[in-house]
Amino acid sequence: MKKLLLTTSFFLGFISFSSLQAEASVILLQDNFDSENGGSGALNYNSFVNWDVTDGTVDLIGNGSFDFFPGNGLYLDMDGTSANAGTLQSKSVFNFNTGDTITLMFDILGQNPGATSNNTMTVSLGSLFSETFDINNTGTITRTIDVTTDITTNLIFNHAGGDNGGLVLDNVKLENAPVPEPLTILGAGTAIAFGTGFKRKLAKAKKQ
Ligand SMILES: [Ca+2]
Ligand SMILES: [Ca+2]
Ligand SMILES: [Ca+2]
Repeated sequence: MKKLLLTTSFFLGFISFSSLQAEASVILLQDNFDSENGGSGALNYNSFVNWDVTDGTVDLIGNGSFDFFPGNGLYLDMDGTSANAGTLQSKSVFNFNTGDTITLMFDILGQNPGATSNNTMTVSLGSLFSETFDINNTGTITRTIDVTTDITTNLIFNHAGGDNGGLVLDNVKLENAPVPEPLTILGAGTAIAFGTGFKRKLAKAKKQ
C-alpha cells in the first residue's frame, strides 16, 4: 500500500510539474496607439494610456493627420514639435526574475520626412537592455532578453536631438516567459497534499 501511495504521489507531482512547465508567456504591455486621443492625431501629445512623456515631446500622428505611413492607424513621431525630442516611459513598472525570458518587439515605420539626418532612439529596460536605433533599423525589431538578475524597471524609448522630426514608433509589445521554478515547488506541494489525503481515506476505510 505504501508503494501505491508513493507511486500515486509521484505521478500527480509529475503531472503538475509538466503542465506548469508549459505555461505560456505573459503579455505585459501591448500598444498600437490607435485609440489614443479618440483616434485623432495631436502634436506634443502627453495623455497616453500606457506612457508618460518624461522629457521633450512626441507627436501622435497618422490616421489622416501627417499620415506619412498610411494604414498603421496612429503612431508616434518621437521628435515632437518643441525642438526637444521625446522620452517615452511606460507607466507600468515591470518585475523580472532571474531566469525569465523577455521578448521586446516594436516597429520603426521610418522617420518623419522633415527630419534631418542622425536621428537616434535608445530603447532600454533598466540594466537588462539598452540599444540605440536609427533609420537603418526601419521595420519590426524583435529582441530576446535573458534575465540574469532580479530587477524592477520601466520600458523607455528615448529619442535624441530636436528638429521636430524623428523616428516613427508603432506596435510596442513586451512579453515575459516567467521562470517556472516556484511552480515546481507547487507541484511537489500538490503531491504531498494528495498523499496525505489519500492516507486519511485509507485510514477511514479501515475503520469501517
Ligand atoms: Ca498604430
Ligand atoms: Ca514632430
Ligand atoms: Ca530629429
